[in-house]
Amino acid sequence: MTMRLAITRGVSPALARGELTHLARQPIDLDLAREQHGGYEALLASLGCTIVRLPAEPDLPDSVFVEDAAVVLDEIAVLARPGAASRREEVDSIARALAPHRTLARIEGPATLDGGDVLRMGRTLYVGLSTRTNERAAQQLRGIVGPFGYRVETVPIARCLHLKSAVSQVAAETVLLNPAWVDPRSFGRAERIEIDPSEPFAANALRVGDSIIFPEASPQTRRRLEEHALRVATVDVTELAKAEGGVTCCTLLLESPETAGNS
Ligand code: CIR
Repeated sequence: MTMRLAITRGVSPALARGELTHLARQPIDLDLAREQHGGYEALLASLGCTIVRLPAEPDLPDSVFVEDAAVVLDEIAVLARPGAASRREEVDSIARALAPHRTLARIEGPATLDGGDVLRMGRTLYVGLSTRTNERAAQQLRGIVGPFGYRVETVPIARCLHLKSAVSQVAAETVLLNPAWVDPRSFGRAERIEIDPSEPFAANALRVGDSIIFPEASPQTRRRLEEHALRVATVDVTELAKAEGGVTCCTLLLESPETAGNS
């Protein structure tokens, strides 16, 4: 059985002042954002994750989006250097949370990388070249993870924030993607499910074991996933979506096989 740890962080009271790239700023109901984030954590817990919740950071608006601060593999965790300068201070506390569980490496400046731009499929890391993540970071990542048997492939994206806004993994060999934001042929032999075109933000799904955490706001795409016999659990995350966050962004998942005698 797999042990799963989910690192999360409380919603910052400054969330409404966070970075925005593709969305217009609109009011965020902070209480509702906290309630929705709590619902998301409860769903993770119901799927077998042990939650490690870091305290909210009053001065770091986007810090609830912990995914961007690191790339966690079974063998190592790579601390990111977020493309937005306002987000770089988020990394140190994530490093402290990861240190008991993984050896740490770090992307060094001037390279920049957001964890939301890294999609792992087996032993391949796809790295989105975005406004946040550059080629130098992909090269550094290749040097760090290559010795563990991972390949790094860069993928250009357009009109969205992160690679995982455009594509995410929904089964071992299946991706869910928005073909308007990423070239569907970029992911080897993986089976492809396309989002419903009326739901452009629906490609961001979080796979936890055999289940997929998915936003309630994308029912048409949910139907497509279910038609592929995938098990979908929905969550309402409208307030986090106003800050350009999705379901993958709010956790760093650490998986490890349960040790014998510990089951
Ligand atoms: C940002 O622009 O950095 C935040 N407002 C949203 C980050 C969302 N993170 C993610 O998709 N991995």
